[in-house]
Amino acid sequence: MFHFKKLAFLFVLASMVLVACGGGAAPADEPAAPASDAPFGAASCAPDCTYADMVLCYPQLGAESDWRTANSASFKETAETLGVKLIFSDAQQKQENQISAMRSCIQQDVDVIALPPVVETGWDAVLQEAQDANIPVIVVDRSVTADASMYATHIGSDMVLEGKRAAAEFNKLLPDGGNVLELSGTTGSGAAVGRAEGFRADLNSNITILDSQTGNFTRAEGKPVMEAFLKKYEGQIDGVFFHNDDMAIGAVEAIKAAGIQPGDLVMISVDGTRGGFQLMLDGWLQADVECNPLLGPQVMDLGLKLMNGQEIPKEELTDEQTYYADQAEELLPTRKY
Ligand code: GYE
Repeated sequence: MFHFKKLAFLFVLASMVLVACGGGAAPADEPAAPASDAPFGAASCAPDCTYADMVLCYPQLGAESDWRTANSASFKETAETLGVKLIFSDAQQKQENQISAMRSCIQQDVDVIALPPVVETGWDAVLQEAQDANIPVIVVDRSVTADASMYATHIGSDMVLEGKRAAAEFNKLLPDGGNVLELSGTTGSGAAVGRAEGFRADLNSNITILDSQTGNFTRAEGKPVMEAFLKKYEGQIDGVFFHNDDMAIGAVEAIKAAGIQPGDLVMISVDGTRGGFQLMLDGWLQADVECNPLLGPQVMDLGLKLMNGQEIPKEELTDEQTYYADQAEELLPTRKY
């Protein structure tokens, strides 16, 4: 597939060679390259590009949770079904790995990059590089702090709203107040920052957050953080807010080992994975705030629109809800992740 950005790149290259050879340099008042009126990111197949034309880069941030596994599967399965060529990598929760994966995709001149950023900050340079190469970036799932002009669109969940939804459950279940702990997600990630913010914004003032520690969104790290909490705050804990189901699953092992019974603590989590539904069924979680990982179809639809030079909204937030323990038995068999 021969695209505009390749043409433009070759033109610039050719003029550089000409300049270097001392011949044909354009007078200073003439533009160096013909001004193209093609919209940013449009491919040479526009306006008739199909999924078969698309090379999509997805530098996945890691494999830390069931949510992430479902998200990766959604991209792989959707690409397969639609005939999109997917360049997939796993950054193992390291931003530098995501950045080098993006740079490699830019070098391969992909049509679209979909970026699920592990943390919010530090993306400006590589976003600029993508923009310079006329490759649109769709920010997926977590947000970035970079200016919105640096990327084409953001699609994902409203993390602040998720935190608010969790707070509403604590307010309901602890009407006389109490002490809660927070097992937070990856430090500096849009998901952890947003959930913490929404939680604090809506939590009743008679509920105190005793402590907040990160479990990095994993089962393996959730368990020792909970063990330390149980030791340090023995006898003082009324509830725990988990930023995701995997940390809740890890923590429940520690909670069981401490002799605490289902229902003794108010426990609310986020994601709505099968594992989270199982915790509700077993009586550990009273509610699970949904966060939908199945973003592949929407991202590829937006990517195709960008390739075809169509306008797309700057942000698309996923429609979500809160699930309750009394729905778990009926809904668990229907859960897709
Ligand atoms: O909640 C968590 C995952 O960014 C929304 O990342 C995502 C979060 C999700 O590890 O389970």
